[in-house]
Amino acid sequence: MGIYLGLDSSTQSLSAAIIDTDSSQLVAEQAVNFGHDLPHFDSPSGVLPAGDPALCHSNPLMWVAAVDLLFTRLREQGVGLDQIDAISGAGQQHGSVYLAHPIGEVGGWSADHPLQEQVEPLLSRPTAPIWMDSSTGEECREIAEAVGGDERVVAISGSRATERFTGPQIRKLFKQEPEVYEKTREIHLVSSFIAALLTARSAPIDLGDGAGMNLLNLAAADWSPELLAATAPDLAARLRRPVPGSTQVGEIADYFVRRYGLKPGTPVFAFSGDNPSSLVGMGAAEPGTAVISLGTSDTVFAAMREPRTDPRGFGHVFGNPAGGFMSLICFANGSLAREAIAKRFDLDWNSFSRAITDQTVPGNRGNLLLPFFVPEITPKVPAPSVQLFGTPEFVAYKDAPAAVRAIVEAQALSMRHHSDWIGERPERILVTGGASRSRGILRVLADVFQAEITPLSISNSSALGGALRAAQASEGMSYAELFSRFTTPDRAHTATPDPAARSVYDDQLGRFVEHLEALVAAS
Ligand code: XUL
Repeated sequence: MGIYLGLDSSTQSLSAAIIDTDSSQLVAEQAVNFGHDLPHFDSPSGVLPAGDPALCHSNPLMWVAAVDLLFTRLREQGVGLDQIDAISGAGQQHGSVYLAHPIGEVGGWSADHPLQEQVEPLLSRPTAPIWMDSSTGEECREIAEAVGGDERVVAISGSRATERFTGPQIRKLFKQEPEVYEKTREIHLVSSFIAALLTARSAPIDLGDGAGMNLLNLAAADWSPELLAATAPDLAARLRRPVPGSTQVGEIADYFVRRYGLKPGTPVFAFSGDNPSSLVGMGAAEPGTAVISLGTSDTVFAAMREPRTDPRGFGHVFGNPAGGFMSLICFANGSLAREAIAKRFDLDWNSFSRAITDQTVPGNRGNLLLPFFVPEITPKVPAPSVQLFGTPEFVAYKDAPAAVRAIVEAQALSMRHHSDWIGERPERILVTGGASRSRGILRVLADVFQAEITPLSISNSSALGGALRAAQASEGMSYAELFSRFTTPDRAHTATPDPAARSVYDDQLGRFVEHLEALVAAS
């Protein structure tokens, strides 16, 4: 029995969840918001400003500074950091960090200087492309062509060559800045980078997150020589062999022992992608339950009985940290799109929710919008495009409650449409992420999916997933046991579907898809 820390380095924040397997309690939570708490990195939503909406990079030093600030806050909060028995965690998927000097060769961090100062000279590239970047269309085509077509990339890696995935991003660097690629000796995902900071070692990438790179052979659980060669020369030398998620990748670095009082020797287990980690944190690592995660990106995912691929080419197969595989579909217009509507009408989240529950009806009296405030991944919409259809007042953007319902209905309809390839329509859907606290959003999801929508009592399932994975790897306690103790569904807030809404949304889905296909055809 013990105390376990899970971290999640996501697009907009770094958060922590600490669990105690003795008392079966979540004992502490903490977070650092990049925009709010580290404003000098000039990234209000965690992303560096760029003139081109297809270019999305972050400053990796912001993630490093957040690690120091998070531990400082945990200590100030009175958390007994010396009680922690093991650590694991997660990072936003696909983002990559480029180092001229492998962390493992540095010989540890000095406790006298902040981590940021020590990491800065190691970087070969000052910025990290992240999952919102959609600038690698050409590289995706080249990779697919080199291995014999998209079907081949899907057969090996579980996904088509995908713009935000790490392989195409590495290829772009190799082509556009060959001298930077040349001096890069170690490439990390955000997940392995955070684990490397914690251990002062070159922590390897885990198979769950590694599957989001277009470089992994899923069946062989190793890098694919074919995809590596199609991406950039000598790439294998810049990546460590991928490892299963339960692998111990090191012990906590002396830096954290001295500065924050962690126990010497605390094991650190492989970090994974935020979505694979969330699958565990939701208690959904067995097939049968789907998860909707409402974050900067909205994602729909589920553990898979057998790997199955999306005929439309948008879905992915990643590794399930509890073993086997998971499906995932990602929508870039998640919370940023909801925030854009809330901001436009100056609504707080309570009024946003009430606009749905009290002021509008399912189907929104025919008012409908296409919600692409940023370039979309699913389906591919390369430039922002927000289109409104319906009453003159709605189309003139003057009907606030209808605009709120329209954004949430559009997101839910798109999720339903683009997740149909996964097969069985789930009867139970769990929901996580900040917006899973909104009654209005849960209501729309329940009616559109005609399924029970249940939030968990913790909204950061990805950090919780990290803590559970650390507990499972150290104690050997079964996931079933851990799920029954820590992933408690918040039944009081379950939204049950209104059967009368079924036909409304069956019709509206048809109209939504027609508008969507017209936009995609014109893009
Ligand atoms: C998944 C994806 C996003 C990121 C950010 O493929 O791109 O969900 O993991 O959270």
